[in-house]
Amino acid sequence: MRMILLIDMDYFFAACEELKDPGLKEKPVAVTTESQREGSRGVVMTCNYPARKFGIHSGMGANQALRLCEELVLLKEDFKFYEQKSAEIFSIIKKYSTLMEPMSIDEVFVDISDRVAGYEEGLAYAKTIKDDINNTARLPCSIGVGPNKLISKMACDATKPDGIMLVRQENARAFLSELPVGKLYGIGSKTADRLGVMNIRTVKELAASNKMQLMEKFGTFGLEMHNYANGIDESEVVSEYETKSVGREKTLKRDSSSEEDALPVLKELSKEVFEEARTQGYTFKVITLKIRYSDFRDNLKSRTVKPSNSGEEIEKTVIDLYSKYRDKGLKIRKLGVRISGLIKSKSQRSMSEFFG
Ligand code: TTP
Ligand code: MG
Ligand code: MG
Repeated sequence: MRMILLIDMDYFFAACEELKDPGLKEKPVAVTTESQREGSRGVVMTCNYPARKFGIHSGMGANQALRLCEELVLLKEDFKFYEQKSAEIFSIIKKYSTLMEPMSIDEVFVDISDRVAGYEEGLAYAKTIKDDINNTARLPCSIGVGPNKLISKMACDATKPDGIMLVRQENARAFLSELPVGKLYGIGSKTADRLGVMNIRTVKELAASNKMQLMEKFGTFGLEMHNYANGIDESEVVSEYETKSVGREKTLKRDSSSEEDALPVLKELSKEVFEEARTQGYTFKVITLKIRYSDFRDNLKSRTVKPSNSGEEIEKTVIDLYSKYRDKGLKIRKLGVRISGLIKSKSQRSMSEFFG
């Protein structure tokens, strides 16, 4: 049977700040885009749990946050440190399973199916990982354990902060049923509003709703929602860390939603990856594009191609994936290109000279 974990760090940026300055722990702290002096112009990226008690949350203007809590400590972001801690955490997790799919800077799905037999072992395995992260990276996290991605994600949300929670397949429907639809994985506020018009407000109501009607209104996404509401999710954990892969990442000069900023970076990364593959004499079968948005969410899209060693193929594929799947409403912070499914090719001469 499948066993999936969703590991998400607790109040991640603010927890990193507490690590640098433990004196902050008892105080309400928010991490913002601006320093304290310019605080009023900043936006809250996240805050610790003492600050959350005042109703402060991600996306709120710093001004408003200060109105809710006068003694709030505002700290300017330190992305370099957070990305360093993120890499450290992911490399700890990687020891336990390389089949992991990052969802954001602080969040990752991990497939541990071939490491454990049964739910209890899954829970114990998760506990070991949690302790390792706590002891080694010195940061708190929460872990959801379940038979699929949807359930582990929902379990993690429910147990935050500093929690660990197992939800078995047979309990999934009951576990989800009382939640408002907007809390279900993949359902945003707009979809929740549209469902509300159809008198579907709780996950239980969604689970019992008419599939055909959902399909008419939402297409295949309607079917997916219906499955989710019933605790069903067949989607696989798509690994970023194939044992053999070649990848490069680059942070854009500034966060941007413009193609003009992204395309040159995609071309540059494709070229670098191609050159590395050529040096190593690799043919590849899978090309992956990674997009990190300015809110630190990640999106991975892969495409399997005929075994290839062409640089043109890499570039063409990542640009196509970018055009098809990027969220145009969001700014992009970082792009990554990776090839996997590698085979050592005998003839180096067969390598395309596309990039000269
Ligand atoms: P989250 O995991 O969504 O939030 P969190 O870790 O701060 O808190 P929680 O305990 O509820 O998991 O996001 C991870 C980091 O991404 C967060 O610390 C800051 C950053 N972020 C933004 O910059 N903007 C945003 O709108 C959100 C939601 C997060
Ligand atoms: Mg988090
Ligand atoms: Mg997260």
